[in-house]
Amino acid sequence: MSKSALITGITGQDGSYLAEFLLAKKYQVHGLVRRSSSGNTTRIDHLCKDGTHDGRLDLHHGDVTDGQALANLILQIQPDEIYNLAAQSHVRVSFDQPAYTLQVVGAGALNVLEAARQLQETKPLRLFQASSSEMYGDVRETPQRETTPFCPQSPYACAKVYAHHQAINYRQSFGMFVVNGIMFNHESERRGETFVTRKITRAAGRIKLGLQKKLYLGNLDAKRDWGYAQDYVQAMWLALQHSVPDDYVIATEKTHSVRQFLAAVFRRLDLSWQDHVEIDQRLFRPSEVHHLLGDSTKIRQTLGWQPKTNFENLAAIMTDHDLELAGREVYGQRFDLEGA
Ligand code: NAP
Ligand code: G4F
Repeated sequence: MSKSALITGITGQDGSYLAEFLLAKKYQVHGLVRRSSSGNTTRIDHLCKDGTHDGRLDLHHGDVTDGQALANLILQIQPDEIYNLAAQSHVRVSFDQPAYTLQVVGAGALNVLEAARQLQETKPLRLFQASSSEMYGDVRETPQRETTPFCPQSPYACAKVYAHHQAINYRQSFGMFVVNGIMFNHESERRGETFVTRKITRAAGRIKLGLQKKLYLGNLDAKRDWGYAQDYVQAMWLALQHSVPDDYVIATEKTHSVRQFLAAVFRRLDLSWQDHVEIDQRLFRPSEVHHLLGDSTKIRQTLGWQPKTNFENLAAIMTDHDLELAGREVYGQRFDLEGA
């Protein structure tokens, strides 16, 4: 019989790719969707069309901060696997909304764990918790691995540390199959437009076509270990298929600065970024994470995972996608790089 999975955060970047991945593996996929007065399902609308996937995608209204309703849902659908991807995932925003971020990222994760614990009394299940490289913060060693101490530098990172430790606590206390995937930054053409990579590729495409002149950015010196989101959802799934639950760093093992990403994108469009980028002090953070670089030896050796998309290809995929998007603004139709 085919497996079933619940994805919280299915409308987000990772949730949408994970839904596609699991549907292709013939899972019954359930997704938790927040009620919105305007559309928040654009990343998964293509999966919801009549006749696609033999009715194997079910969406349920809900919110990870509503623990009782979440427990009711989980007891009702009895998933074999849960992927907790729901989050207020923007680090800068977490400084403006620290309590809200804690509710969603910290208490929300606890609600998922607690609901899973109740289901486990009658049925075994496996749970993936989306942990973050932001937890390393003011890094204590480089590269960062599973044993590197955490030193969070934002309300978001503090909340993720809480969720991470609760996941381990539930694994140890109740014998649950809970995995923390400590994911380093991963991006795609579905990345939210206020994260730096997508902000750059969206602006570069529009600048190329004369729709925009300037791009305002903050700290260009920050370095991130940037991968491609599709590679990371495969890692999430692999981590739940192993015989024992564990924690894994998921990373490319290469680091680049924001400036290098900027240069790669503008170079691809035959533009000079220096002509268009201005530094806006308001985009600097109260506390910055300067340098992230992951050591993913454990997941590579234990689960055989490895990323397929490198930094240059990632920048190219996102740039080409967003040039086409800008082209639609101008021409209302497809627009190819060759035509630019
Ligand atoms: P994302 O695009 O921001 O998606 C977040 C998802 O969570 C969206 O579906 C959002 O719904 C949903 N959500 C927010 N608050 C919720 C709530 N209270 N109840 C239910 N759902 C809620 O994030 P992502 O990049 O896909 O990341 C997925 C997960 O991995 C997150 O937990 C993130 O913190 C973590 N992570 C991401 C990265 C990365 O580089 N992408 C790295 C490390 C860890 P709406 O669509 O309605 O807003
Ligand atoms: O793209 P960012 O906003 O991502 P950040 O803060 O690294 O967080 C992302 O990755 C984490 C994993 O490490 C996730 F847990 C988290 O949920 C999220 O997905 O910023 C990257 C860097 C920062 O150093 C920031 O200061 O880019 C710098 N930056 C410079 N100018 C900017 C900007 N970031 C944003 N968002 N906007 C700017 O204008």
